Amino acid sequence: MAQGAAYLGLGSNLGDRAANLLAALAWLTAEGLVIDRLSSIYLTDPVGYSEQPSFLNMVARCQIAGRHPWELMRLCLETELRLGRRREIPGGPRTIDIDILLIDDWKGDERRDGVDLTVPHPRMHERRFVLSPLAEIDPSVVHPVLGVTAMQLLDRLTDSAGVSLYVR
Ligand code: PH2
Ligand code: MG
Ligand code: MG
Repeated sequence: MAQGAAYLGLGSNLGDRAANLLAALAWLTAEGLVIDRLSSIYLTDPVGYSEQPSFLNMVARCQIAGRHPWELMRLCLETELRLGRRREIPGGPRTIDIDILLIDDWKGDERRDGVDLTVPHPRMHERRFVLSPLAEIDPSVVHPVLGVTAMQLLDRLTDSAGVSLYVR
């Protein structure tokens, strides 16, 4: 993995989904985050709670040298709130969701002020809507717990929920 890199998974299934993804990237950048790779945008069937609109998902790689994982977490949560995210049904519709997938080979599972930070993201390896964009931008990035690359995870996947390219 590129040194000092974190991978964020972004998703939206309410309102102007593509505009929400781009606004999130703009806010993160405005707050000083350096994003150095962006995946295509994918149109994805909802996973889990299925009675909701389809999602647009993508992955961004950013440079986080010198930033603590909780600082990145706070930045993601603040950006979600700015874009009108309201926590209602768990796993349900949202204007924007920004999940930390990987931070270098860091592993952590902590709770502070009611917020959970678990890295690697505990469900990323089961989700095609995460692994397709991740493997697109960095097929050889290694999952530090499972010890295999994003491409290997994608090849092994049994998730049958639809994922297709929306905007390259
Ligand atoms: N996020 C969820 C639950 N289900 N399904 C898709 N396709 N994309 C998501 O981003 C997503 C989901 C909870 O965060
Ligand atoms: Mg999520
Ligand atoms: Mg989330």
